[in-house]
Amino acid sequence: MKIGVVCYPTYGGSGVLATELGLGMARRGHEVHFITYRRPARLGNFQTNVFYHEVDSGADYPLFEYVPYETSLASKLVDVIENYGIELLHVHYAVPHASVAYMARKILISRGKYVPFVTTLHGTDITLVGTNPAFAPTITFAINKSDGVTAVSKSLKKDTLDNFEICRKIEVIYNFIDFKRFKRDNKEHFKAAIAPNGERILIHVSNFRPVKRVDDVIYIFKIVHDEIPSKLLLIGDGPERSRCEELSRKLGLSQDIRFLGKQDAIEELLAVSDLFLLPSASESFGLAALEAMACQVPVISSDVGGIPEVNIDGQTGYLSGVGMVDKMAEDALRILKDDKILGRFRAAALAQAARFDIEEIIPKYENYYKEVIQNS
Ligand code: GMT
Repeated sequence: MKIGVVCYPTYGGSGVLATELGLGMARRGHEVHFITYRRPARLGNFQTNVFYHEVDSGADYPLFEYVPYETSLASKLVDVIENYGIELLHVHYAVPHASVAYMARKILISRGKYVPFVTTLHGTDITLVGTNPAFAPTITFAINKSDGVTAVSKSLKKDTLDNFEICRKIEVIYNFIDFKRFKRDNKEHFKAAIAPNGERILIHVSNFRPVKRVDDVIYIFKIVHDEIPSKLLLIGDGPERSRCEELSRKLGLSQDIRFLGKQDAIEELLAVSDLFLLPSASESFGLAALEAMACQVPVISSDVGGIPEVNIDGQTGYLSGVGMVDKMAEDALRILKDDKILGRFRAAALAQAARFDIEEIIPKYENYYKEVIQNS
């Protein structure tokens, strides 16, 4: 197949997923065209059947106060589809990507060609943007007009059906993990540098948006740190970071909390970690938790959205209500205080992560693409 992929090319879960999926399809012999405003973070080096088309921002036209991203993207889609013979478009996010794909499809129909598009819902557009009523008509329309729709968890599918008038079948295809990359490699030199006295290492990875509740991560760590020697690694960057840095100073923890910013090789840091913290207020799947589990790191998380489909309470970690910092810390200590218990949780986390192996999930998308092309 010749597949076009549209996503936000950032470090966020949807961009990572879209890129890894496109690359996976290319490995299976398909021709994949990424159509994005910047080169996706995980795209990597040249490959013969992977193409990248940059969407023109239109920023240099003095009349526009706002950059007309949607119009530029629609025009680029028409151009790439026509000139490279794209057979199917996969867009990540209902707004704006599915609504733009709909426009591109309409333009192509007027030129005598029908190219179907699949929309994958990742959560933020449904659970956050989707709760702003102003977006509801566009989101509903874009989903209903898609030739295929997937959601990354059962919970997100339910939220979508509960919040919008959807007349399309939604297929659940989970986030996935590449075990060739995410595994518990021996990184003793890292461990010695981060925790020279054998302290336990807790870790959190996110884009530091308020929904991630990174301050809860710090409060949980405070309680754990008061009881056992420990270090906290905070990976990523975003709007809450400076507030969190201030909080860690205020709590007297700055010596034991390391803000490492955006990191490419997250797997190397996960490989030396003992516990992953994900206390989010909303999370459609929790790809970051899955990446941790693949590196044998148990997860202390909230019980919202799709997280319970990934993190199994009492086996791969523990679940709690949003904001239940004391309970989360208590659960963290139960795992961290005993090597045997930690070992059991590590093994269960790895076994559960195996359910989301890239090798199992990519064929599901591939079959779904074929089905969509056949039915359109
Ligand atoms: O979590 C984020 O803030 C990034 C966000 C995105 O849109 O890139 O991630 C969403 O999509 C991921 C991939 O499907 C999911 O694993 C994340 O759970 C989801 N984030 C939220 O629902 C908050």
